[in-house]
Amino acid sequence: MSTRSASDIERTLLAEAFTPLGWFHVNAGDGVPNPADGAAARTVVLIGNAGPAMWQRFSAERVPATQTLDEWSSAVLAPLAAKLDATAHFPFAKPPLPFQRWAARAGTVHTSPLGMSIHAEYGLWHAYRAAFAFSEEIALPAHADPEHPCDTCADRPCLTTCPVNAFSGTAYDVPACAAHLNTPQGADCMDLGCRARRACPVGRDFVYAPAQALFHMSAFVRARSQND
Ligand code: B12
Ligand code: SF4
Ligand code: SF4
Repeated sequence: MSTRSASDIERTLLAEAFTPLGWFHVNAGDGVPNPADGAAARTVVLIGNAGPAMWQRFSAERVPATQTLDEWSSAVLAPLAAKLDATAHFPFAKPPLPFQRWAARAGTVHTSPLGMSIHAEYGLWHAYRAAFAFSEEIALPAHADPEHPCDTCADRPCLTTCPVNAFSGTAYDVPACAAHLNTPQGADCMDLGCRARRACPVGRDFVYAPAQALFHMSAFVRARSQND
């Protein structure tokens, strides 16, 4: 049984270069998997990256150089969860686990017109690497319940900067985006990250550095070409 406190969990995650991105007590409809053995999940903490720490650790530790971020995340985060007496669930599980719904449940983010979650501090520049499920109801600090940043964004530049208008505000045209990325004109998005995402004024200090942006965009293009 876990005897961890919320601050203990937060300290451990930060020391390992991960960012706690939200937490909630589990309700029946949350779709948090029950462990094969042991008690059902009662507390979930969302683990991710925001800022350069995780990328720097991944770049230094990645062995061999072909190890994917998902493979490295499993290798690092499954034992870390066990150390905290939790079970790790991953965003790349198939079929997908509802990470964005969990993020909304946690009350730390809102859904942007791009479909990605937007955080008041990190903007669109954060992603989930795992959800740690605890069988105990851990006393968690309340969230600040931030206002939706998009509500006061009059110009909505994220919806007008994509060269192929892939974002309508309610849908994302994945084939149009992927086709553009495979052309010479797509180099800007490939090298620096999605132009629509970069147009957002929120969380500017957390924009991925070019090496990380290229890594994620290349992974996206590779995944698409395997599905076509
Ligand atoms: C499938 C998938 C994709 C697919 C298809 C996406 C699509 N058709 O929209 C592809 C491969 C194209 C993709 C691409 C990317 N993805 Co993706 N993807 C996923 C994945 C694995 C499942 C999403 C899903 O099917 N959810 C449906 C159910 C299971 O989730 P749900 O929480 O119940 O439902 C939520 C969504 O429907 C969402 N939603 C609500 N309104 C809207 C509106 C729109 C327009 C969209 C698209 C979604 C959306 O909110 C719901 C909850 O409130 C998630 C990880 C995960 N497990 O959630 C990442 C995830 C959504 N992706 C993510 C990211 C970052 C990207 C990329 C930006 C990666 C990159 N290149 O850096 C790209 C976007 C391309 C670009 N232009 O840069 C992040 C988003 C982080 C965030 N801040 O929210 C996630 C959460 C993964 C992670 N590790 O954090 N992705
Ligand atoms: S550009 Fe404006 S509307 Fe678009 S995600 Fe950023 S804050 Fe929201
Ligand atoms: S990566 Fe480029 S082409 Fe794809 S959605 Fe973003 S801005 Fe549009």
